[in-house]
Amino acid sequence: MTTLSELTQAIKKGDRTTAVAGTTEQLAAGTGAQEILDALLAGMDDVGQRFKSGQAFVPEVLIAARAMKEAMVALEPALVDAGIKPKATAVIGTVQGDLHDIGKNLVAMMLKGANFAVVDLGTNVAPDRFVAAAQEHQASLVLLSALLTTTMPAMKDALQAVRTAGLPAKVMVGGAPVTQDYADEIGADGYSADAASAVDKARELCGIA
Ligand code: B1M
Repeated sequence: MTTLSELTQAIKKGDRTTAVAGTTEQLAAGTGAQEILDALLAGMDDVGQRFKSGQAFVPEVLIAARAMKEAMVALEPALVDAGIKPKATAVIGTVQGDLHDIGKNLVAMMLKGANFAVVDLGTNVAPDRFVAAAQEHQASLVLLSALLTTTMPAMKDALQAVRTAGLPAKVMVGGAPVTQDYADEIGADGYSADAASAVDKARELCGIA
């Protein structure tokens, strides 16, 4: 039988066959959903740390996230039975006028891997759609991605729409042309330069250890 530590290794390696089979075996053996989830999360955490330090690259993160996603499908009924819920809900999208989504998708996957519920609005998202989704899903976090210098002002518009609507959600910004200075200038609650740091910042903003 696949052990919990082999389950962690499977996520690290992006081995989705072992990740899914191991999750199923552990469930059948009576291991608690939380214990299995912790083993899977440990794998994603490791990938995130290696990505941040330049020891892992985008394709490795993508295949690890895919393995995590498939294992989570197997684990989900047990999580529901055990009353284990995602830590927080995050709404994410690429801002209006911008069609780039590879980095945004990576951030969304890493957040899912860290047990956030993620509502992905896609690309070219108008400010009112961020507001409506954050309201509907009672999001703790709204994440705005932009890859073009010309669409950075749309971040400010979306951020202001969230504030004007009086939502309690924290707003995070990121994307290649975005900087901490820009985040400060527009009054965002958080900024991160890459997908792994985005998870750290999201946890910090939501008060999750
Ligand atoms: Co476009 N494009 N593109 N493009 N494109 C860039 C961004 C560009 C730098 C290329 C260049 O000129 N050297 C340039 C922008 C220049 C600028 O504004 N400074 C550019 C341009 C000009 C354009 C068009 C205007 C070209 C044209 O039509 N004349 C056009 C715009 C279309 C539009 O959006 N309206 C356009 C179109 C496209 C494609 C559709 C062809 C395609 C996008 C496909 C897709 O995303 N589905 C595309 C691509 C692929 C790129 C490049 C080559 C790669 C971007 C990418 O995916 N990187 C890019 C040049 C480059 O970067 N080398 C370029 C990989 C990805 C993993 O990184 O997105 O940075 P990134 O995400 C990182 C971090 O930024 C961060 O985490 C991620 C992972 O670590 N991050 C966040 C991202 N979002 C975050 C949110 C967070 C936190 C972190 O919290 C909220």
